Amino acid sequence: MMQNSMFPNEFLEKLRSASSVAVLTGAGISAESGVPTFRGHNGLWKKFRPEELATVDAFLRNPELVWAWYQHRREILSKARPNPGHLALQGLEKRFEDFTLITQNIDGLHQKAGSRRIVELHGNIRRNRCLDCGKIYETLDSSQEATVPTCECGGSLRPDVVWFGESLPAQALEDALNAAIRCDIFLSVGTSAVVHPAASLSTIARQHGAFVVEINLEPTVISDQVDVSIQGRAGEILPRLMEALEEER
Ligand code: BV8
Ligand code: ZN
Repeated sequence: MMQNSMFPNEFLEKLRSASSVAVLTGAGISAESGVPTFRGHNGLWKKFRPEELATVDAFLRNPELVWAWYQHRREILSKARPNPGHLALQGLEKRFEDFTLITQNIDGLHQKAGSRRIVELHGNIRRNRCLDCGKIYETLDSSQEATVPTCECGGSLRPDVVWFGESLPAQALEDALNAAIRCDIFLSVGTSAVVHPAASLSTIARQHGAFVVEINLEPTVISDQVDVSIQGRAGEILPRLMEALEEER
């Protein structure tokens, strides 16, 4: 059998014998599905930085611009399918009793890939929420809306995502922290690890004794703090990790 030298034996052994696994994903895992990342070269929205558009102020100041940005992203997403990276994580989940997939992504591609134990830290672009009464709408109801739709109660809708300066959903954050604390293996996949508090999860996992592995196209601010940093495309590396796990010891 071809030995997968890409993965240190220590990592494979620990993963094979792990009883609790946590994975954090970022925009990088959806890049191969054609979904632009935030900070990469093909920046989402050329003129603006996400930090300038994904905020409450931007929405209150110019709701139509921010709404159009989300509709543009929904348009891109309507054509996006899970890639081999998403599918590999769906397979990995099946191998462990205690497995948590923590995602910063709002694209819903992990759900489409069949993953089940998902923690959405930053919400989901496929849902809208009423600013006044909090009622949730699936985007199917508004995907064609060119302008900001209104709720039955008369309030304006907004994408059900976490904007910069907003707190993360309390339950999601609690679930993510608990997973990072109890896991034996923590994988950080396709994230630049600059957005907090998600970016602190790998440090918390390490502090609680987890073996931390990064899989990312380029080095990040945590690359020299993890146990193993593997550079490359998630859509290629994760399926090979699944193969390596199947290989005899
Ligand atoms: C909060 C939803 C408490 C919306 C998003 C100064 C220091 C520290 C923190 C802060 C600070 N100033 C402000 C803050 C707080 C701020 C923050 O962290 N800012 C950063 C920019 C410094 N955080 C917040 O505001 C959070 N809330 O702190 O609440 C609070 C409450 C009240 C008052 C004050 C504080 C809320 C953060 C959530 C923001 N919402 N998304 C939307 O999407 O429209 S964040 C957004 O960035 C996405 O969710 C995205 O996932 C996330 C992180 O980006 P990444 O996923 O890492 O994507 P990125 O493009 O950066 O990187 C992709 C990586 O993949 C790259 O490294 C690339 O090399 C790699 N890659 C590319 N292709 C591939 C690949 N890897 C593998 N395979 C490939 N094929
Ligand atoms: Zn309402």
